[in-house]
Amino acid sequence: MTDRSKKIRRRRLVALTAFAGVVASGCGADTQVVARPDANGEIVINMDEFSYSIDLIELHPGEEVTFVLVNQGTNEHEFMIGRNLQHTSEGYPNAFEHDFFETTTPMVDPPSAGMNMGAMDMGGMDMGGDGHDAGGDMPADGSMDMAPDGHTGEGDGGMDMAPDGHTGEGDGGMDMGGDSHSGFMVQRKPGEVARITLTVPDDVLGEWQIGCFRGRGSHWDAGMRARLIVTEA
Ligand SMILES: [Cu+2]
Repeated sequence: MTDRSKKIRRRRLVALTAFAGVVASGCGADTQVVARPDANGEIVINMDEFSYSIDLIELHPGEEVTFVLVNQGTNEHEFMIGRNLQHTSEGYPNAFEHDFFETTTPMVDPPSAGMNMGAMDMGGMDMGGDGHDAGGDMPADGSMDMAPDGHTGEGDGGMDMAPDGHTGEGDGGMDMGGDSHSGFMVQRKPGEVARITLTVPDDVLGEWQIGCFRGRGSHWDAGMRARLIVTEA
């Protein structure tokens, strides 16, 4: 390929992704910046109430990237990537049908920030619809001090379930059965930082959504979401 055609190809790609960004924003006035890994392979994503500091990320298969998540807000926030938004029976968004991390295992620093709940059958176990139980810190006897409102007891030595979980505050009727809040998620309390490092797999081409489903999906609804597009380099 000549330099000239390379240049044209690149220009076309930029135009394409910019177009995607405008569509995503739903308002054509502002131009979205396409975030790419920096010289260290890092993309810094600040989280607050209720947004991510990036709107659109572009990655290529085979490249190694580190998402540096910084919670600059006052609430606990999370980071998930997937496709096909799912809602609970109560109608609030709580998960993606397809997890971006299905075919790759990211390295998370600190490891405790990351949780991966596969599409396991929760049976009658009532996790409050978010299933943040796969972090490896569940008590050996499986006991969970679950308060009626779906919060786990703090300081019970058991799992550190996010204080608001994804359960409704006081809904009591957590319906995990058939609910599919599965997938990989990273959660950070205010002031905390986490690094997620992965090599972009070959089978994730296309568009993905990034989101936080805290507060019964209210974070998502308030705009705590972004987009990821994986294109051939
Ligand atoms: Cu959030």
